[in-house]
Amino acid sequence: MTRPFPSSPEFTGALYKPVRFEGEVYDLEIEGTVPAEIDGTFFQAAPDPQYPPMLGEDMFFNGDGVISAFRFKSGHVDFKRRYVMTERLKAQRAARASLHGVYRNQYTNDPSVRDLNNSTANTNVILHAGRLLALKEDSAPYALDPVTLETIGLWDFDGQLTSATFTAHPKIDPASGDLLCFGYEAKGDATPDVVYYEIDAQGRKKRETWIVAPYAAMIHDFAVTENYVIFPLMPLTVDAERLRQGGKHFQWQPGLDQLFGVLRRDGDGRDVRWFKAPNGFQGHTLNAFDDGGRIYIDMPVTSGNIFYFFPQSDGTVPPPETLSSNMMRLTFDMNARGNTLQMTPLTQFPCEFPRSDDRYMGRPYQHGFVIAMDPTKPFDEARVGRRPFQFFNMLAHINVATGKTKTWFADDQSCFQEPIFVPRHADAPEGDGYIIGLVNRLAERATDLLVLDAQHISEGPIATIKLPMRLRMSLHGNWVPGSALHAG
Ligand code: V55
Ligand code: FE
Repeated sequence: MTRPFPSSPEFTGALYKPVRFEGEVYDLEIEGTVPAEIDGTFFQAAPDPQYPPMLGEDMFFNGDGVISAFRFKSGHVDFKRRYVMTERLKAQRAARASLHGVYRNQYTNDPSVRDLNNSTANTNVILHAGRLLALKEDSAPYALDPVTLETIGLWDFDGQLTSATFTAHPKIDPASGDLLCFGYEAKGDATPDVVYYEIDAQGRKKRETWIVAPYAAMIHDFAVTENYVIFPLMPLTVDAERLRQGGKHFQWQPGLDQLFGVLRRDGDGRDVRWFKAPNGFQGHTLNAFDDGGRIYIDMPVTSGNIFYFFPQSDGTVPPPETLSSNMMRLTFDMNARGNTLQMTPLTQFPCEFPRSDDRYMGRPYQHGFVIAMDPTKPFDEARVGRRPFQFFNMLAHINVATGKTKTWFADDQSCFQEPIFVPRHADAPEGDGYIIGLVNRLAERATDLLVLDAQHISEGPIATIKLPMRLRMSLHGNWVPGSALHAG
């Protein structure tokens, strides 16, 4: 590589400087004790750009996807990390240069890659029907071998995928094992079409429902309950003409409401109702459930645009200190007429990357886990420099039934990445188990994997698993029990 990465915040510092490492470390160094009952693999996805951006600058979301696997067995942890060999990464490696322009704008790509799939496969990774799926919401998934992490290729579910896109936030129905998933811009860039699928644990499509949203806009995460599917349509719109002119894929619209498309899972989509709330930024789903007549969704909501890289039409974004953000409970009364919903704060601090006990996905539940930023806690600016974008110095356990919250602050240099919840064993009570997540030590430029007792996070980690290198800030991942893996 004969050109350095840019010196902008997106490519520098202990969270964002690209690492580009692939390889394996057998039997990582552990401080404390990893309980022997933890048996399975934590798979995790991150953007980590292979080459400096063709246009000189780029956003975090456009980096090439790399998958980490942390295999827990008998109190030991083995580590493996491999890039997803996407069409775009293969082309870059052949050219030894980035060939891709603006995020999700094919018109700005080098002509040599314009007909290739544009996915970076960098957002999430999930096991389904024996395949590890590396996900980016602008494309079909890439299938990987779950043991070797070798890329098999683009996966259209054996021809069953009828949409151009597939979400990075599918869910698994805890009762059936079905994959509950969707695509937006599902007929191609800037189309308002949305499709919902249910694909069974063996890989057979059982349900396919198409709806048309009021306009084309981002639907990043969604919610599924026993009876309903809910699509949060964010005020981040897409415009075909702007794409043709080389512009950004998304533009924030301060004049638009938050919309929520609600449809029955067993309907044909014609019953979709669009509920609305005042302009704001819908974050990731913690969990959701219904009691027949009412739907409850818990998610962080922010009062304005937090994606500084997708400004409004005048090029501006609100100063972050003017925004307020909370974990909210959204209530939709399906027996009432009208299209409004209730939004009530569950906590009084901003948080993101929410996770729950996946065995209760779509069902009444209590335990939520998030990472958060507490500005009153010390920060070692002398050693670290300024706080980077998406800095999370706190882990929190929210009981959504009681409102009680437990927290753990690591120290004045540490930034959490999204953790996962791992049950103590298959039939442990809800929330009884472990929180496992990466933490970046910004001053030391190191990364550790932490294990905490989920019911006692305030006591800090029971095990700190030391990586011999720093990892870049990541996005989402999932736990796969050892019994669900073919080998190893
Ligand atoms: C998000 C992340 C993405 C993306 C679109 O967090 C939305 C939201 C990592 O890529 O492409
Ligand atoms: Fe996400």
